[in-house]
Amino acid sequence: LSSQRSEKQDVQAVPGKKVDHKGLILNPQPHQIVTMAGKTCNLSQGINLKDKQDKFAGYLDFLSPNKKGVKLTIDFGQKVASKANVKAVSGAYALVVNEKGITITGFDERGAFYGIQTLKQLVESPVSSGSALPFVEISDYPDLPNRGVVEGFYGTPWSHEVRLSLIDFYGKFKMNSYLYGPKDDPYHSCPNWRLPYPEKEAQHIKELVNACNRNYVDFVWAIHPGQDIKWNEEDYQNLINKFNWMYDLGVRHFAIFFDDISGEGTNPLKQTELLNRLTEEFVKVKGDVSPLTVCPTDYSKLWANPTEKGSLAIYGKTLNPEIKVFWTGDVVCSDLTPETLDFINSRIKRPAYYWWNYPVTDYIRNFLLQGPVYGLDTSLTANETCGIVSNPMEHGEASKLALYGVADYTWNIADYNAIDNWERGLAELVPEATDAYRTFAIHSSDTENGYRRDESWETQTFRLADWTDEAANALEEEFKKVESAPARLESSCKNAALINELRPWLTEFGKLGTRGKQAIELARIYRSGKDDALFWEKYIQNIMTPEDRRSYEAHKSGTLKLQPFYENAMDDMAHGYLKKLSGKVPTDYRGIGSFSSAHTVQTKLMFDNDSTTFYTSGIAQKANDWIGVDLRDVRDVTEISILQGRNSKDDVDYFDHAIVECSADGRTWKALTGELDKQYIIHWQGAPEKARYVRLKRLDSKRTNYASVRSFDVNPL
Ligand code: 14T
Repeated sequence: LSSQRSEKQDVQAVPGKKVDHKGLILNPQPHQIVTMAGKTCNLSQGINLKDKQDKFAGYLDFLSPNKKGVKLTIDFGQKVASKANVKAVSGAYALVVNEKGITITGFDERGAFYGIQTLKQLVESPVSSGSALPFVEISDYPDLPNRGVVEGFYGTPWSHEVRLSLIDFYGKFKMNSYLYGPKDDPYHSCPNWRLPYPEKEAQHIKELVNACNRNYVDFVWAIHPGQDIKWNEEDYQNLINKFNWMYDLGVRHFAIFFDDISGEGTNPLKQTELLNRLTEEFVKVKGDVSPLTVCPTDYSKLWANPTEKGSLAIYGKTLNPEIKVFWTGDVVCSDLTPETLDFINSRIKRPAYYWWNYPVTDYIRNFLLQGPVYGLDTSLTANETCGIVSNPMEHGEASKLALYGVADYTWNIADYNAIDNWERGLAELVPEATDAYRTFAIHSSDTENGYRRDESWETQTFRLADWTDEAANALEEEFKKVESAPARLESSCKNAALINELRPWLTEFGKLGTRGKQAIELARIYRSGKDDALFWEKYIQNIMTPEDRRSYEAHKSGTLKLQPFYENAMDDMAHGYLKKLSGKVPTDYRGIGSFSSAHTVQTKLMFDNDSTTFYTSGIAQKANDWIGVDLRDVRDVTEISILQGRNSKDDVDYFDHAIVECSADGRTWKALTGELDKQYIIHWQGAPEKARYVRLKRLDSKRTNYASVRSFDVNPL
């Protein structure tokens, strides 16, 4: 599954760099800000509100009212907007601070609300030091009409409290769409999509609708009926009934998700027929319901039939053009590129609605994704995509960091700067302990074998053979920061709900810091070669017990650089020490290969005597890729057993055309077998070959799956 979810690419560097905002920190970044140096507007006497349409008194609790204070005029509508040069799109606004006071002009009511959000951020920005607002002219508008979140993951749906907190967050950062579709809500999906919500849940939905309305967010209620829907009149009525019940709870925006289903429900003609009929008989009849949104069964290029006969072309030809259609990209979790939008848009005949499967972790529940938001092309416009929603983690508070980025990108695409956004997001979310949160986040970004994300990009690790005091000292400092980050966060961070979500990971993170730091202290003793007894005593203390490994596995971080450093350092020291004691090269085998993942600790899974665990390339295989073993010394090789694939004999992740080779020097290779055709299990036995390296190399094949090896035995006992 993870090969379906991830891009066929390796980890790429995060784009962008930190910017000095001179105390003026706004998110999303406005399209145009003109500041007038030196001049400020003094708010200490409060504000005199001229709320022309009497809508916003309840939104100004960050200011104190006073008839003698600075005049704050708020108005909206096409007429005033065009006078103030406000762009004619929903959400656009102008905010002017000058000698006459403060003026907010929205293109629409939502635009005026956004102007207030910007004003609030301006007041709270360090540059205003509480009451001295700088004179500014801000002219701003969203690049994409739909910006937000789809609660669309598998796993525990968000709690009511977390949802309410997130809805305020969407409003604050100018996101306008919240699609409600948690896979494990039985009334959204099977088996209960036909039934009304019980009283308590119905009450909660009402409250969510109200919270969304307050924040100018469209609450889009989604139904996921595809797994058992019958294309008959009875189920059509069931759907209409459910929509009516939801309408009565206040819902005015609806979506239908046909993802991850099989059987009769997948029929694209029936799907579009249903949506078109609902548009005529429900949406138009109600009059105040907005056009529908749909997630087709073929939501990624991976399994979509690209031809004229395929489901997407059927959507393009038959689906009402007002209906928005989701797309996740080339695979399930993928980057947003102009190419993937070309592919989908030319088929569905409209700009796709991009469903970004980040920072969702339902396929890697032992990870928490705290890295920068990147992989979204910064040249896109509303002509190519009508909007983007992020599918987050079941940890709602911990997802805010990523959503802070999605809000910024979707509002102002060309100016989006991934690193800078992430730095601002860290400070926004944990102002009391930003540095500790940053340390945790920078080392908690990658997925190890899902949608790969850069991690630990400021940290240089090394193999002990390449030791320098400078590199070791720097890394030791970083491990100390890792070790102390949990306590710093626990004692300072005021967001208890966030800390509760992070806690299991923080605990493991702290332990990783300790063992990494100790590995460096140990390496100093080891390198001095002076006190073997002390070295070995400390070495034993720093080995992870099976229990340590189990708990780390359950809540991982530092998988790209920190943990691999620890593993390699410990292995290298054990190897060197045993060699010193015995005078021989110990038979601890090490995985090698052409994939970058072969340089991590993942290869150990080939030698752990456990054929249910496996090494996997993490990227697509191609000709001449290879996976092998370093025997650490030239030895007599007489027998080789390789077990490919992830779990079953029908697994797709293996080299279906391959050859076994060996080498004494790692440069010239000798073939031990002929071409092996579709062999999961490979066994070679022969006269002793003098070799240090043994490998399985891929030959010509059409296969682009990951390559996985469960065990790789050389000279088994
Ligand atoms: F609707 C879709 F766009 C979508 O992404 N559907 C699901 C989504 O609910 C889930 O959170 C996401 C990430 O795991 O992936 C989709 O679910 C999958 C994806 C697969 F590749 C379920 C099974 C798969 F094999």
